[in-house]
Amino acid sequence: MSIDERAHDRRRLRQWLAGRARAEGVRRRDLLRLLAAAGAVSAGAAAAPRAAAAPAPADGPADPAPGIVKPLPEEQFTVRGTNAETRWSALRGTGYHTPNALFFVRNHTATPLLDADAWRLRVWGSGLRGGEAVFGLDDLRRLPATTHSAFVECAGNGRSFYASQQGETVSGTAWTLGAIGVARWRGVRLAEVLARAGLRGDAVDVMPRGLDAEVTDAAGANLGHVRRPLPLAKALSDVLLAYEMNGEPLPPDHGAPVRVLVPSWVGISHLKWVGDIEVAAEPLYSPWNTDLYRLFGPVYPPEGSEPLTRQSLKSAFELPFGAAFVAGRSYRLHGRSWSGAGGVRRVEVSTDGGASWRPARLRDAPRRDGWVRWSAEWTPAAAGPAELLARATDERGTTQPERAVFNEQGYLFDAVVRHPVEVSPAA
Ligand SMILES: Nc1nc2c(c(=O)[nH]1)N[C@H]1C(S)=C(S)[C@@H](COP(=O)(O)O)O[C@H]1N2
Ligand SMILES: [Mo]
Repeated sequence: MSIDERAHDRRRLRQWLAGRARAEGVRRRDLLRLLAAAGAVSAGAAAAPRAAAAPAPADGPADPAPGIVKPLPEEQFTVRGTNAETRWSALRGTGYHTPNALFFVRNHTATPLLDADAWRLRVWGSGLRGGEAVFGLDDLRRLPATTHSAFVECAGNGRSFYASQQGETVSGTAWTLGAIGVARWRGVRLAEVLARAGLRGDAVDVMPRGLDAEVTDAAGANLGHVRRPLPLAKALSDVLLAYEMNGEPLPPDHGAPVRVLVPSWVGISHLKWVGDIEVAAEPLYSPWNTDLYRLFGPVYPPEGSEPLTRQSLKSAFELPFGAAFVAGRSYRLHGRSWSGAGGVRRVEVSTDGGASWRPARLRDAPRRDGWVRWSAEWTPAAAGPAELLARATDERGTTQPERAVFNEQGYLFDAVVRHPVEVSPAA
C-alpha cells in the first residue's frame, strides 16, 4: 500500500467509525481493532466517536469519495461529493446488467460496514396485529426467493442538463446520465415478510429506515436516518428485500446485507442498509417525501407535487462527451434507453443536431423496469464539432421531449440530451 493509500484508508476508517456510532447491528469492536492497527486514532478518540462523518484532515490529499468502499477508477467513475457516477463509456462492451464494480453509488453520508450475522430487521408499528417481528438474514434466506432484473436510478440523474441545455438553476448533485444501473436482484418479497409480521387490514404506509449515519442538511438541521414511506399497495406488489446483486451477496456500497428494491421508482425508494421497517395505520412522513423528492416550481402547487414515484424516460450513448471521430469512416454508435413507465419500444438517433432522425436497431425487447440496448450506424461527412441525439418512446407512447419541465431540485430530467463529439478531417 502506498503512503497515500494508507492515509486514505485511515480517513475512511474514521469516517466509518463516525457513521456507525449510532447504528444498530454493527460490530464497533472490529472497526476499533482496524483503527488501532492502522494507527488512525488514539484510544481516547476511538472511545468518543463523533456522530457525523468526519471531514478529511487538511494534511493529506483530498479524499476522492469519502465513505465509498469499492475502488473508483478514474476511467469508470466521476466522483461527485459522497457519490460516484458511472461513466457511460465504461459500459461499452459490458452486458445487459451493470457489473457491481461499475454500478453508481449515491450515499447521503458514508457506507457503513455491517456484520451480516449480527444484522436484524425489526418490523414494527400500528399497522401490525401483534408486537414487533424480528428477522435475521438466515430467516429471510429461508423464505421463498424471487429474482428481478431492474434499474436503480437516482431521481436527479441528468440534473446537470437543466443548467447546460436549458439555462436553468437547480439544486443537488450535478449528475450527467450515469446515476443509473441495471442489476439482477434476488431476495424475498416484502409482502411475504409483512404477512409473517402480521399485517393489519388498515395498514396504509410502510417506512424502511437505513442503518447509515443520520443526515444533516445544508442548513445544519438533523434529518435523522434516511427513510421514506412507501404506500402499502406498492409495498405489497413487486417490492423486494434484496440480499443478492448479480449473483453475489449485496456489496457494502449497495446496501449490504439487505436493501429495499422498489422496481421503476425513484432511487431514494431503494433504501440501503435497512435496519427497521415501520408499518403504520396512518400516513407517514419524512423529509424524503415532503421537502425532498416532490416537484416544486412555477407549474406546481406551493406544497409541491405528489411524492415522486416512477422514474422518467431517458437515453444515453456509450461514449464520453467530446468523443473523437474521423470524417469518412464508418462507426456503429451504441446506447441504452429506459423508462419508469414500461419498456422502451422505439429509439431514434440524430447525428445532425436534431435536423433529421432515423430508427436505431434495438438489441433487446422492451423490458419494464429495465433498459434496451440499441445501435445506429454513422459515417461523419464533415470535420468539426457535432451533436449526437437519441430519443426514446416507451410502451405508453411517451416520447422524450426537446425540453424538460423545470423543477427547483432538478428531478426527473427527461429531455433529449445533446451529446457533443468532435470529428477530425480524414487523414
Ligand atoms: N440508507 C440509505 N439508502 C439509500 C441512500 C442512502 O444514502 N442511504 N441513497 C438513496 C439514493 S438517493 C439512491 S439514488 C440509491 C442509490 O443506490 P446505489 O448507491 O446502490 O446505486 O440508494 C438510495 N438508498
Ligand atoms: Mo438518488
